[in-house]
Amino acid sequence: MRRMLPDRYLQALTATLCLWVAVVVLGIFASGVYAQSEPVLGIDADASGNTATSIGQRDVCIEVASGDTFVVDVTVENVAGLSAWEAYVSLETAVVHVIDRDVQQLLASIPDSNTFDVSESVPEADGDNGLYRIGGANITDEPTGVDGSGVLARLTLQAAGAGLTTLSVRPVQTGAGAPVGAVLTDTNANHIGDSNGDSFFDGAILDARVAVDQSCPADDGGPIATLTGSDGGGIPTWIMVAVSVGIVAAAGFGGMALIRLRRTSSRGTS
Ligand SMILES: [Ca+2]
Ligand SMILES: [Ca+2]
Repeated sequence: MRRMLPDRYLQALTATLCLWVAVVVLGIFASGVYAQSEPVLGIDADASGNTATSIGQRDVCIEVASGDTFVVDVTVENVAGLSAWEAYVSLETAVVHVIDRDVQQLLASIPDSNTFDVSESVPEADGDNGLYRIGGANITDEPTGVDGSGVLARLTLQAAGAGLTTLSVRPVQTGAGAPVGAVLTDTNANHIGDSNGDSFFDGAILDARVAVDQSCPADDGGPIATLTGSDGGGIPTWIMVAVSVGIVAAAGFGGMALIRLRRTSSRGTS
């Protein structure tokens, strides 16, 4: 009988330790998810519902008719201290032309900002190489930047002829030799999302497509827009996973993990 009591204590102690280990492991995982809110660059084929500092539903394709003018956004998510950027939007000029651009968006949301437009001239049209350089820099005396997500630039496109073209800011090897690609720079002159030191953004890049006088391909796995508009936003899957992990981890951390994850969620969807 005297041996029973210590065994029960031992079992209780083991169970408690296992619970703590589980809580700590989940907490580390939750922190990892928090840290993994990496920057993302993309094109939203329908700018409706986006503002300078918020991204609505990302449309992967838009259907338009020859001659239509419409707006698409170059978007960025999860940046910290962004103060300058440039990107090269590739497109087929036989299908769409770039006829205007506006970089007074996310950078212009910085208090007292002075956003300098470093884009090339418009239009990008027949006879051009289908690689449109666009960018902006906040040139205030004291370096200031912006955190979060939003619209880097709004492009006005005109449908030039029937066809399907991809809009992308992925790095491109030019005929001249040197590759070009997106560069995001923070207030400390570091390149955001550049993991190999060549200055180009190496994070996730999301393309979009424009279908002129035809339907978007059935294999476009996401919302497809027409010229008339789009619906509300969605919550990325990883945030749902993070929140469910956070609920478990919060039991051990007095809610700290959940609070952090809620911040992540609001940042991710704002
Ligand atoms: Ca959209
Ligand atoms: Ca790089």
